[in-house]
Amino acid sequence: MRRSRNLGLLLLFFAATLCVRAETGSEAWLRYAPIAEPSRYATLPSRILVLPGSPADLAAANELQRGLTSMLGRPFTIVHGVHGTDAIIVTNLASLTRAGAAIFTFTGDKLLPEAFTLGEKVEGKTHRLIILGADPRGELYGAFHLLEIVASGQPLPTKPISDSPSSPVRWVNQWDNLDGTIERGYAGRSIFYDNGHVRADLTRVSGYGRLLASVGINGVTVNNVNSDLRTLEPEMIVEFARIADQLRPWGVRMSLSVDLSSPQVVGHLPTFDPVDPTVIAWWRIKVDEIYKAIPDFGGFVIKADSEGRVGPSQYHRTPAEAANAVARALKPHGGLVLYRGFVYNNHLDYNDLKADRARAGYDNFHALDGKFESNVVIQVKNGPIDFQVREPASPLFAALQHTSQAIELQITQEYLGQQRHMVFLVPMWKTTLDTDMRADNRSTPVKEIVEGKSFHQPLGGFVGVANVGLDANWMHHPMAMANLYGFGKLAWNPGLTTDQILDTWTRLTWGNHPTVVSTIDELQRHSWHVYEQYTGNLGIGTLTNILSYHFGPGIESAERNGWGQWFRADSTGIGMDRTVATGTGYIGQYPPELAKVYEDVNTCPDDLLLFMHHVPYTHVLHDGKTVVQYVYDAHYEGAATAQTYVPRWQTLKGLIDDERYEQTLKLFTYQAGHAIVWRDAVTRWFQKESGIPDKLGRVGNYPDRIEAENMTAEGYTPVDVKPWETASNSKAVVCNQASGCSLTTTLDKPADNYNIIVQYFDFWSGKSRFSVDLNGKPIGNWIADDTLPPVRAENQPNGDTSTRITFPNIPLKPGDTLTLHGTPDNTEPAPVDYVEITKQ
Ligand code: GCW
Repeated sequence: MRRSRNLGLLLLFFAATLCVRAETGSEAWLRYAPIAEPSRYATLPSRILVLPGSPADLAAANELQRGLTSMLGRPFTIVHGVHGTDAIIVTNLASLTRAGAAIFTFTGDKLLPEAFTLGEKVEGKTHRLIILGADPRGELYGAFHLLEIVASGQPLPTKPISDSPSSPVRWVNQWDNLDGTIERGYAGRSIFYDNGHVRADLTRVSGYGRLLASVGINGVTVNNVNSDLRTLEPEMIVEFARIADQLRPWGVRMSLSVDLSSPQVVGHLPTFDPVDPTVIAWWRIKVDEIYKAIPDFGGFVIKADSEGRVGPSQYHRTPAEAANAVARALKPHGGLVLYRGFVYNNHLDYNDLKADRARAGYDNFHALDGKFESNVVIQVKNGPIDFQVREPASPLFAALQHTSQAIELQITQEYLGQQRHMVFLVPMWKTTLDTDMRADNRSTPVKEIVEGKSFHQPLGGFVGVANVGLDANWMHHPMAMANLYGFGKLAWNPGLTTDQILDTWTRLTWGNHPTVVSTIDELQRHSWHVYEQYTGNLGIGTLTNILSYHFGPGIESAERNGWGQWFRADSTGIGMDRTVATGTGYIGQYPPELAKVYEDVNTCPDDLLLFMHHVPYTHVLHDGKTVVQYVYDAHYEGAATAQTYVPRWQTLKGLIDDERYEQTLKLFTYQAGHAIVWRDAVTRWFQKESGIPDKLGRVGNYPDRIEAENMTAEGYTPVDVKPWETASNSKAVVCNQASGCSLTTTLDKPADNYNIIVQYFDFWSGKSRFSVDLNGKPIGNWIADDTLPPVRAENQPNGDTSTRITFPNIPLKPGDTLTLHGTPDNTEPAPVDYVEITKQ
C-alpha cells in the first residue's frame, strides 16, 4: 500500500514539473510563470509586511505574495504590524502616518498623486524593499511594477525609483448593453450584464479590475455610450453599485454613460432642457443618490446629438450648456463629465462638395472653448472620422486651449479586423500622440495636449474603448491583449517606445525564451502597417463595408450616402479635397504651420494623401510610384506578409503552451486567407474604376484558380455576389438541395506536390459540410461552422463570410480529377467561390 502511494506521489511530482501548464489566456500578462533564474532575486525578503491601513494595502500584499511565490518558487508570507525584520514593505503615505512609528526613513512626501517609489533599504543587518505609494493606488501600481520587473527578468533597481502617471484620466469605456451584448465587442458576451441586469457572478469583473490596475488604468465606464434609458433608474443604480464594489479594491472607479433625456425618461419631467431649473435639480438629486450607493463614483460619459442620440440641440442649447448642467451636480462629489466630441450629422449631402464629416468636431466645439466647467473633459477620438486604419490627428486637439481633453482610442478592433486579424495598435496610437499640432507656432504634440501640459489644463488624459468579453482570454485573439496592455502603458507614460511596451508584454504573456520573444515581437511590430497595406492605403480609410459590420471589404458602401466617409472616386481620380483653396476647407482647422504641410499636395505625407486631396490615379507619390500602382503593390505586399504569420508562428511549437499555440495558429490561418480576400477585392475595384492595369499583371489574373462556376456542377448553381469585388470573378455557386451537390474538374498541373485551397463562404446560419476527393479518394472534409461575430446576420456570400481551407502537400499529376462535395445546412447553401492549386 505504502509503496504504491509513494509512487503515485512521485508520478504526480513528475507530471507537475514536466508539463507546460495549460493556459487559457485568462491570466493575460499576469501569469506569474516560474522564472528561469530565481536566484537573481535571492535578496528579495520572503516576508511581506503590511501596516494596518486601507484595503489597497492588502490587495497589493496579496498580489505580491501570489506573484512572487509563483515566479520564484519559494514561499512569501504576509505579516501584519510593525516588525524590525527583513521584509518587503508595501504601504502608502496615509497608512505610514497612521502607523506612527518611524519604521524607516524614506521620504515619500514629494510624491505626486498616484505615484510610487520603490527601493531597497539596508540598515545594519536589516534588509528591506520598500514600496511606498502616494496613495492606495500608487501603492498598487508600485507592487505591480515590482512584479513586472521580476516577470520580465529585469534587475532589481539599485537606487530608489519613482514613477507617476501622465494624467489623471486613464479610463476604459465598455460599450456593454444591459442585455449582455456588447456593441463592437468581439470576445463574447458582457462580463457585467445578462438579461437586463447586472450578473449574479461578478468574478470576471474583479479580475478585470486587477488587469486594469496592473497597467495603471483607474476608471471604467461600464455601459454603452449608446446608453440604455434605464441606466439611471433607482433599481439599476443599486445593481451598478455591485460592479463598483468589485472594482474598488483595485483603485478603479466606476462611471456610467448616460442619455441626456434621462430627466424626462427616468424623471418623468416634461423636458430635458439642460438649463431648465427642474432639470438642473433632477441631475443634482440623481447624482446625490448615486454617490450614496457608490461613494467613489467616477462620473458620466455623454454621447449626445450624435448617431440618433438626443442632445441639447433639441432645445437650441450648446454642448457646453448640457455638459455643465450635469457637471455642476457632480462637482461637489469629485465626479467628472466626459462629453464626447463625436458629434456629427450622419445625413450629409454627398452632392455638396463642401460637406465634410471630418469638419464636425471642430465646427461643433471650437467656439465653446473655455465655456466648460472645470470638471468637464471633452473626449475626442484620435482622428476626425471614426477609428479608420489611418487618420490624421483631430484638429480639435489644438482648438481647445481652455478646456480639458482626453483622447479616445479604440482598443476593440472595430474597423481593424475585429480580433480575427492581428493588429498591434500602439504604433498607430503613437503616430497620433506624437503629431505636433504646432498650436501658436510652438511644439504642442497631441500627447502633451491631452496630458494637460500644453495649455495648462487641470484634467485630461486617455480613454480606451476596450470591450473585453466573457471569452476566457478577454479579447479573443491572444495578440489583441497587447493593445489593452499597451493602452494602459501609454496612458501612464505616452513617451514609452513601441518596443518597450511590446517587448515587456511579450515576455509577461509568453515567457522569456529568446526565440519566443523575438518571433512574437517581430510579428506584432509591423502588423498595423501590414493591415493598412491590404485594407486601405494613403489615408483613404478602411475600405470595409461601412453599412454592415465593418469587417470585410465593401468599398463603395462609403460613397453616395449621408455618413460622410467618402473618398469621391471616379474614373479619373480619387480622394477627398479637404484643402482650403479648392476643397471643404477642413485643412484650415489645423494651426497654420501644420495646415501648410497638409494643404500642399507636394508636402502632404503620402500616407494621408487621399484623406486631404483628390488626385488622379496617375499622381506620382514621393517614392516614384503612381497612386494606383502603389495600391496594387501595397495590397500584394501586405497580403504576402500575412501569409508568413503561420510559418513564423509554427517555429514556436513546443516553446509555448499548446492551447494558446493552437488558438493563435487558427487565427493566423484565417487572417492569411482573409488578407487575400481583401487584396483581391480592393485591387480589382481600383483596376475597374481607374481602367489602369497592374504593371505586374497580377490583378484579376489568377492562373492557379479554378472558379467554382466553371467546374462541372451537379446541383450547384451560380449566383452573383454583392458587392461584386468580394468574390473571384464576382460569382459563387450555391447548393439548394438537401442531399448535397458537387463540383468536378480535371487538373492539368505538372506532376508535383501542391496545396489544394478551397475558398468558400461560411455563414452563422448553418453548418454546411464539405469534402474533397482526388480521383475518388478522400483528401479531407470539414464543417463550415465558424461563428465569426461580424457575420452573425450576414447570411450572404461576400467579403465578411469568405474564408478558406488549405490541404497542403498533395501529390498531383496531369489528368487528375478533383471533386468537391457540399451539403447545405439550414439557410447556408454550402457556397463556394473557387479552388486554387498552388506550389508548395
Ligand atoms: O464607430 C461608431 C461605431 C458605433 C459607436 C460610435 C460611437 C457606440 O460604429 O458602434 O457607437 O462609433 O463611437 O459612438
